[in-house]
Amino acid sequence: MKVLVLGGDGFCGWASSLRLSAAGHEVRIVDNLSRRRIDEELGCSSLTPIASPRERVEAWRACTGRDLGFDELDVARDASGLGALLRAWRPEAVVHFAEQRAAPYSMKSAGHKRYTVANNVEATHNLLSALVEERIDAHVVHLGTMGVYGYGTAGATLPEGYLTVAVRGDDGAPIEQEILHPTSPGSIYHLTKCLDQQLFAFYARNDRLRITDLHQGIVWGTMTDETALDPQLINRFDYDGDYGTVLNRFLMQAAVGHPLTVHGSGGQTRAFIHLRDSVRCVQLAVETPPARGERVRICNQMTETHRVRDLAALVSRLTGAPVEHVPNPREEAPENELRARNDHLLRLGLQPTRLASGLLEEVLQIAARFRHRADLSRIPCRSAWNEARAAELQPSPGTRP
Ligand code: NAD
Ligand code: USQ
Repeated sequence: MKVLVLGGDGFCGWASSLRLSAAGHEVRIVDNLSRRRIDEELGCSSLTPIASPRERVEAWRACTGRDLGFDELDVARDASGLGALLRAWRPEAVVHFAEQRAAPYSMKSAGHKRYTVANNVEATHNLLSALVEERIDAHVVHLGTMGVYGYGTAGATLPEGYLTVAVRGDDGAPIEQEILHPTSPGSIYHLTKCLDQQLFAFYARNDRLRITDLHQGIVWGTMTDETALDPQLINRFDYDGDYGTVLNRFLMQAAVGHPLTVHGSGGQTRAFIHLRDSVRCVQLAVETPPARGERVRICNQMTETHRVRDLAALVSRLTGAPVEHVPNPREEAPENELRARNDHLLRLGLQPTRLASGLLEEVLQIAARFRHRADLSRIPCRSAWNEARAAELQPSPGTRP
């Protein structure tokens, strides 16, 4: 199948592109390299040394004999360039990773909020409108987030995208309906994924586009079978306070001798998936497109849920690293329960890799190997959600900074 991967230079996109190529698909990557530029803006870089796109593509060819296309293009700002590419190449599937994905980055300032909304919503809308304009019947596979639901389950397991509700008709009789699950985003970044959902629902209904929205949990790990083939194929490993995600951060912190930074009580429960399962899910979704005219297929792409303080305790037991409870820069519930269904992907053949599968050590080893590249001053999360949270981050008079 011809698969266009938007955002294929990033953490999930690179590993997924290699998986799809290894599975025999013809893969072409589109990326504007904004993530590499944001590294420069933040004065930080991936813990692992990542090769340039050209070196990556050449290394993949040398290892496997397979070609990967690469186009530097801004999907949000160059709608005509995207249209021309779609017209010329006519993909059968488009996997869409090309968004600004860090919640803390999206909350840093008004400018970061505007950039995240404009980039993410425009990227998604440019893709959908171009497919219609160019009359291309490609299956769109989008990487969304579990965060669209918010993290409170009100005692019920989260369904996959749709909720059955009963309303009273004018005659008082109950009427059952399936609606998109209400959204409750916890950051401007998460909000853009809620807006994406509305765009998908409209284009699936109005233009019969075939769309799968993968509501993904927090991805942990850094390697897949394909990225491990050659040092030039190594994947990025974010550990800084904006882009690093919680479990990879704890493992990296343990490897460099930094206390594990639990926000507040650590009672926040979140959904997780290992990168190896993430790329497998993307492949499963690409290879089983929905029919034209079907509503958006929504899959919860996660394999387990964990409380942040339990993860810290687990990493601490494994490594001896101390746990530090730091003020929470985010406006979020200090404690929540979270249970979610993931039947779609299990039915398609996903075999979940769990925390217990021994892969925590693999991440620890990678972090230890590259710890000389870490800038410890970049570890604290300094992006506060509002003024009250910012005030809590200030050291009280007389304490050491
Ligand atoms: P990433 O930042 O590493 O990768 C995103 C890639 O998209 C980058 O290479 C960036 O340069 C590119 N990009 C951004 N805007 C673009 C634009 N306008 N035009 C072209 N390219 C653009 O992020 P990631 O961790 O790989 O996440 C990929 C997707 O998966 C995101 O949409 C994210 O919301 C979703 N997701 C990620 C996680 C996670 O834990 N990493 C969890 C759930 C969902
Ligand atoms: N947290 C800590 N200590 C840290 C870092 C984070 O306690 O050092 C806490 C946060 O306060 C939060 C939780 O851990 O309660 C998760 O934070 P995170 O940064 O790991 O994840 P999040 O901001 O939710 O975003 C990540 C990805 C995003 C994706 C989302 C999936 O960056 O792209 O959409 O996970 S989900 O969480 O299911 O919404």
